Amino acid sequence: MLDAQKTIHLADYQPFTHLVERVELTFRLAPGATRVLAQLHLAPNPARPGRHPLRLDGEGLRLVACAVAGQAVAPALDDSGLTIAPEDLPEGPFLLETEVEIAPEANTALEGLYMSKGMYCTQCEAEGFRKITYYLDRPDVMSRFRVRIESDLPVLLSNGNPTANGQGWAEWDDPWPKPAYLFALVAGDLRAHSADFTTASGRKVALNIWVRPGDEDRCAYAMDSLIRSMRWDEEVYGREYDLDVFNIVAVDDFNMGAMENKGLNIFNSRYVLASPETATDDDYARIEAIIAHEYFHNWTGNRITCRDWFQLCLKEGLTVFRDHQFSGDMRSAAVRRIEEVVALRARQFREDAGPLAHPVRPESFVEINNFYTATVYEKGSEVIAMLKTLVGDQGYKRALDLYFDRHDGDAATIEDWLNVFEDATGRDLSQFKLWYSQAGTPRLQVAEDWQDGVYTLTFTQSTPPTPGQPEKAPRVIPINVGLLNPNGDEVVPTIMLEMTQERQSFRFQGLAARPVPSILRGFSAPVVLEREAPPEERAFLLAHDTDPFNKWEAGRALAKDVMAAMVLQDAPPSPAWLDAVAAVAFDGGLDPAFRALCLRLPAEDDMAQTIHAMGRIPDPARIHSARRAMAGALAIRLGEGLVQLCRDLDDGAEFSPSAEQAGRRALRLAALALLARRDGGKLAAEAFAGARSMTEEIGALAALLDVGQGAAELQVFADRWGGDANVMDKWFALQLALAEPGEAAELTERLTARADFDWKNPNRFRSVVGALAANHAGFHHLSGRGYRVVADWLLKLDPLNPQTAARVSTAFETWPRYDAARRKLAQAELERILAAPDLSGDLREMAGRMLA
Ligand code: 0A1
Ligand code: ZN
Repeated sequence: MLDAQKTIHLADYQPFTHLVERVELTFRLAPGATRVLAQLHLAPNPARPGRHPLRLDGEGLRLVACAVAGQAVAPALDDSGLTIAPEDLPEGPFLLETEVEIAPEANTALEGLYMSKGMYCTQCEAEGFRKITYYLDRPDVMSRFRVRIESDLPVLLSNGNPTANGQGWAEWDDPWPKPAYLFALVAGDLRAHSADFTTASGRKVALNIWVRPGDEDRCAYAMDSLIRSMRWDEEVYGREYDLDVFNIVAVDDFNMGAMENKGLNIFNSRYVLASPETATDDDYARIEAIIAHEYFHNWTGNRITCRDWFQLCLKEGLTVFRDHQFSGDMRSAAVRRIEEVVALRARQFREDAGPLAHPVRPESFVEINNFYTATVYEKGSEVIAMLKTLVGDQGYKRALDLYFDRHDGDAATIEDWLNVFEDATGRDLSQFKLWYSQAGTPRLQVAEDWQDGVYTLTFTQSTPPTPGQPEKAPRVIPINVGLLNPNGDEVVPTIMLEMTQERQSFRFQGLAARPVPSILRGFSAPVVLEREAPPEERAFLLAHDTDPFNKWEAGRALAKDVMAAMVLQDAPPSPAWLDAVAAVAFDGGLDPAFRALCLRLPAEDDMAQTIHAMGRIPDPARIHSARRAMAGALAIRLGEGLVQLCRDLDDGAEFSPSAEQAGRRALRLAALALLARRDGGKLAAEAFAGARSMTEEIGALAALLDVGQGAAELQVFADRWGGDANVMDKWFALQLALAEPGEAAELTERLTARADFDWKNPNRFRSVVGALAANHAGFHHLSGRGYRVVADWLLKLDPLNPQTAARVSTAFETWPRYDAARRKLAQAELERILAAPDLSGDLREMAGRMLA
């Protein structure tokens, strides 16, 4: 199946035959028949000597007119573009004019120019511009764009600075050359939430967040996040904004989170709009991070872009790393780091361990949209974090300054990026480069030796085979280690051990007693640390480790040991774990957000991953019961103290989205959820009734649903929020997250039958179908209904929106880890998908790779 599709290889890269010096675009907007007039000022590319035909990408366009140097020509048209023969092209620079017609209202794929609730909107990354006009749609072709929009709608936006406007039209000029994937256009009846920003060098920038009428009062937090991001990038990276305006638009129909179009960021409205009543603390944190992420792309992505899509991690890994740094500076860095690692393991380690594993820089792809993955983004960021650890803060700063200096205006590669680090620090990074080319998560084993006052740590690394990569070479792994003595004092503060070989020992001398090691502090490398340790040692580190990440990690490892023993050996929840968690939960000296994280049990999918890595077959039903039993035991062990904790944490202060308050709410809700197991949800029902924020409202509702209560509250919630799609998405998703395994598929069928299940809206689709897929025991239920319902919906969505269908299909990526009965069921669904007539290339590639 896959062979029929065209695979693109990194090794085949060639510069384009032509350069585009300038682009002028005119849009005559109409829902069913928009005209796009393009004037491309082209010239032969000296990097490709000789005479070449001109090949332009174009999909789903109706060509109305085409002229070269003012003379009409008839290009050869096919499904993916047009070609003009060399004979029809002048030898030097020339003007190409085209006019096409497109139908934005019929565009359900949400790529190119489409409509969302009466508003025109674009999404061009990765290859959407070719659905707007014929163009050289590849990131290394950069050009200056001037845009004229003609429409009766009141707000008409594009990239760059506004130059002129009148009744029914507006013109924009972007002085910065850019690839077409950064093009954007928006037209609609929108309102602005506005502010100003003055850059370090004194440029005054008008900031606007454009939303639908009525949403203006939910933009304050996004604006505040934007201003803090702009300041932070100046202070930390020395990077200033470079236009007179910065526009953000919120749109309800969007395939991804947000998009960094030059000067005109477009956001999924759920990552912009927030008020205490409608957004949870997690929403606030995500808004802050995504606003920052898109803003930071202005330098890492826009000013320096990617030569080709294989280099996607060049912009994404670095920009994720920068948004992590930012969030760490804005909030508790320790808490953020723990959350990052939880997400990394849940998404990226999972991907790396299955049939979709691929290197941070892939070497081939069929559909580039399928490579906006946790590996490219999150592992890409971890690779940069390691680089920084290896070269040190000063080395990193020098390298980044050189990167911006040397490559501003370029379409760059990973080689360029690594060369900058080599030149700035004098290090040889050839071995480090394996992090970009080898897929799979390395496993790190540790052996200890203590003799005559010398303590030795011996590490062994190995990486399991991944698709197309049976053998792996040893990588450079920075392992941050600290040593504690048996009374809990730190005797060796954090040092970095640089592992370069398959097996390597590090010695520590001059210690009075055998130390307790704290290994991989701060999660200094994206590896699986395979180190068995007795429960007492894990409890000791949870109590004493000075590294907050490893303190949490010790508790997490202990919880996983306990859950694994419950699942695999029918063991009871261990008292050592219960005591250790109780000590943290009631330790008023610790950050409440940290305590809340320590109360959170490992997710079921994460546990399945761990059991699989132990060489055993995970049983979703048993994992589900074990996790519930652990929560029940914890509720009993923490006892009445939970009531007091809830009371102490409810200080009645006026709502603030601050990390500090959010941490208190998180701990209170964690306590409330445990209490619900003791009082049948009495306190949670009270908390729901008295909730003063969405965090409390949804948190209390979750506590109720988790103990089989909450039917009345669900109804109250729906009555209250029925008119707010972003809030109702939570209502859908929460029920599915907490549905009993045997009921999840049926609940999905009931929810999808509702009139407000607008399945063409990606947020709603993910909140229901994606939420079923994320209910581990429900999706993997032995009846096979979970698999079937998800597959049915993927097949239904695919013809309309292949991108979102393909993304949600990754629910199936873990199928090989389960028992034969489940494997057979899941495989049958994937085969059914693959056999569907007219399947999109997106979903075909995914299903094919998952079955390969
Ligand atoms: N570059 C954006 C994410 C993005 C990628 C692809 C899209 O459509 C296929 C849309 C957005 C970011 O990293 O934020
Ligand atoms: Zn990004």
